[in-house]
Amino acid sequence: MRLSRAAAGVLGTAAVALPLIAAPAQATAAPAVQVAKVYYDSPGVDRRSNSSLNGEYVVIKNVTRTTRKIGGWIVHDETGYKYRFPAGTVIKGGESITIRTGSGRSGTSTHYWGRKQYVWNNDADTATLRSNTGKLLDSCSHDSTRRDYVIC
Ligand SMILES: [Ca+2]
Ligand SMILES: [Ca+2]
Repeated sequence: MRLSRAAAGVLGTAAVALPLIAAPAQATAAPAVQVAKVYYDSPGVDRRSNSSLNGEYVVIKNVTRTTRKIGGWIVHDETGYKYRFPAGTVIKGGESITIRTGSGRSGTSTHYWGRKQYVWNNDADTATLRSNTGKLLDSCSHDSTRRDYVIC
């Protein structure tokens, strides 16, 4: 009788201790707007023609179901070359904007950086997305010449 009481006491202590176990760390929410793809090695020989420059691009995707305002947001490479989304730019839920490196007429789903040089290094680079206040939202790196693009 005395032994079983002692055992019950031990079990009771253990039972009380259980809720004190730390809860698992909260999972970090996926960014609402993400770097979805970087096509860093444009098709064919890189001759720096405008069509070749435009064969190089980065895709920014809104993975939520609601429209996001991204005016003033920035995409940049490791060197620090920046593309800034014009004021008033929005991405509807589930949709994306492709930013092509060369020149062209920007529309709802395609923007043009307007560069005369490539921006995404073929060997290794990182595409980083920041808000209009400079807050880091997402990034995507590649370090291989075995493929021409990376799906983030
Ligand atoms: Ca490139
Ligand atoms: Ca190429």
